[in-house]
Amino acid sequence: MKPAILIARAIFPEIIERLSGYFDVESNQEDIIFTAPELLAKLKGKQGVLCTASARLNAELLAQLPALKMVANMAVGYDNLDLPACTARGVMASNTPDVLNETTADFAWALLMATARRVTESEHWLRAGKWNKWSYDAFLGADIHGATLGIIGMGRIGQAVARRSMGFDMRVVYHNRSRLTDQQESYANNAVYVSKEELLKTADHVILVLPYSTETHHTIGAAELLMMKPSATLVNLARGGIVDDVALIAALRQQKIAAAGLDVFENEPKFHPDFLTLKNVVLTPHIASASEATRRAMANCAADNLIAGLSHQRPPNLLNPAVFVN
Ligand code: 8YV
Repeated sequence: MKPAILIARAIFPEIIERLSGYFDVESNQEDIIFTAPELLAKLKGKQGVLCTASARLNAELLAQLPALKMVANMAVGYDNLDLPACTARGVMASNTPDVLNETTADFAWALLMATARRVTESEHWLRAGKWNKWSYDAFLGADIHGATLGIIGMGRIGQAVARRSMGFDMRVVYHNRSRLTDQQESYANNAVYVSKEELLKTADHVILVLPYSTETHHTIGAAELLMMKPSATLVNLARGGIVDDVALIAALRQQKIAAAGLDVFENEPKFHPDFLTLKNVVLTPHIASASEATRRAMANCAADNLIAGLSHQRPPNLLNPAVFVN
């Protein structure tokens, strides 16, 4: 008998087909967002699950799923999983690192440039039929070239963002849990390691690419926003909760910073409605990894992990190796 798995969200049909070769698959192509009791009911008796960041697999849920052996998260971030609880229950967990680095770094630049150069704000104005003459001071923004780029979270994606700054002749400063090697720093456009405070005070553009955890909750709050230059832009493509959205809304409204580009929000998709009242913010619906090729690669990566884990092989992206028994 094939092991039973749940694919918790809609996915490329070829992934369902691929996994059906190995497993008895229950899918969710209607893309219903399960409540916690619904998810529990769907997962009862399943040995594996392929899920996304919208599924919360916490200790309470895991305690009721003795058959579950493997959780394959289709995301590099895994703050939706209680990893210690997975480990305590002998449940393997995996994520999808690397396959999305370059696409996500591309998007960081799309968001930064749209924000600093007021792309969406001016487009909305044009679409509203307000463009009747050119003016010397219409939609003046901040330069990207020659500016100082501050990156908080200098993992694989942060380094890919930094590499792209070479073409804009930028100076890069970064802050991270640990300092990179000299070689990594030179490859990342000679990025200079600084404290969070120095980064916030000196950067013209700040990009957040750090993982979410209780330690990184509200890394950017009212105090940090006050440290930033009034001309600065802030880009968050990491996770909602890294920025205190209420504090950011106040800072944007009072022009304590110039603008923000946000791909992630606290309580997304129900983000704070006041963002919609602000002109100096660019809002996107958590799409940093959303290129056709990368989303397919992420789905296949999650499938690879699930297939390996439920076939007594070590999943390539196992997050809790202590659990693996051959
Ligand atoms: C995912 C992401 O698409 O990988 C991550 O951590 O934030 C995105 O690339 C999203 O989380 C869906 O799981």
